[in-house]
Amino acid sequence: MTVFERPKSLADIPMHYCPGCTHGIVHRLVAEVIDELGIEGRTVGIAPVGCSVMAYDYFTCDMIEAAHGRAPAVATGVKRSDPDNLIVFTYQGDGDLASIGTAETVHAAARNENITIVFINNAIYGMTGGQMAPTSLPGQVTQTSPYGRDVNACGYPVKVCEMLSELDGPEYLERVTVNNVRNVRNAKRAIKKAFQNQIDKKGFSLIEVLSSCPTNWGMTPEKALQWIDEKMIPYYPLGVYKDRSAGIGPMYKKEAAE
Ligand SMILES: Cc1ncc(C[n+]2csc(CCOP(=O)(O)OP(=O)(O)O)c2C)c(N)n1
Ligand code: SF4
Ligand SMILES: [Mg+2]
Repeated sequence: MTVFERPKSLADIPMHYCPGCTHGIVHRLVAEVIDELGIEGRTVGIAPVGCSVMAYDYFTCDMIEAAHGRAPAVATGVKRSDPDNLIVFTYQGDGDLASIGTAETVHAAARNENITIVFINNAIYGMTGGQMAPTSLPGQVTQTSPYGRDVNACGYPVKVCEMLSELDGPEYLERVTVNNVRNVRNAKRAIKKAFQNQIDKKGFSLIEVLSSCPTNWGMTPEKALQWIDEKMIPYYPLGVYKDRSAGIGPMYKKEAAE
C-alpha cells in the first residue's frame, strides 16, 4: 500500500505561509528530492530574507540564514569549504535574488559555482506587504504601484533565466511553476535534476518557480493559480533556458549558426 507521507527532510511543524501560498509546495518538492537522492546528511540549505526566511525551521538538514540577497555568496563559501562532500542549495525570493542580490546571482552563475538555487518568483515583495518587485509585471497593481507598474518610470521586469542564459558559465537554467498537478510534477523533475547536477559536479543550476502570493495579489488561492496561467506564464515562458550537458542555450545556437 502506498502511503502519502511527509518527507523526512521536512520538519513536522506547522508552516507560517498564508493559505494558498505555493512556497509550501516548493518546500515539499525540495524535501522529497533530498530524501530521494539520499543526501540529507550532507546537505546545507541557505535561507533568504523574505517570506521563506524561516525555511531554516522547515528543512531538517543544516541551514544557514544569509543577509538579504547574499545567499549565493554564503553558498559559495560553504560549498568551497568541502566541495566533494557537501550539497548546498539556496532558496530565494525574487526581491532577494533579483533585486538586492542581483550581483551575487549573476557572478555565482558566471563562475559556474557548483550550487543549486531554487528561485521563487511571485512577482512581488511578499514579506514586507506587497511592494513592487523587479519581477512585477507591466501594469501590475502593487502597494507601491497603485495605478499599475509603469515601465516608463519603473523599467521592465527582470527575466532571470533569460538574462543568465546569455552567460557562458551556468550549467542549467529552467523555469517551472506549481499551479496544477502536472506542473508540480514537472517542477519536481527540474529541482531533482538541479540537485543531481551538483552531485555530478556539473555546476550552477537554477530553477525559477513561478509561485503564487494570493495575500498580496489580493486574490483567492484559486484565482491566484489561474493568474499564473493567464498573466505570468505569457510574460515568463516555462522551459529550459540553458542545459550545457544537452547543448541547449543561446551560446549553442550561435555556435550552430557559425
Ligand atoms: C538589507 C535589507 N533590506 C531590506 C529588507 C526588507 N525586506 C525584507 S523581505 C524583503 C523582500 C522580500 O521579497 P521576496 O524576496 O520577493 O520574497 P517573498 O517574501 O516574496 O517570498 C525586503 C525588501 C531587509 N530585511 N534587509
Ligand atoms: S505574503 Fe504571499 S508569499 Fe508570503 S506567505 Fe503570504 S501568500 Fe506566501
Ligand atoms: Mg517575492
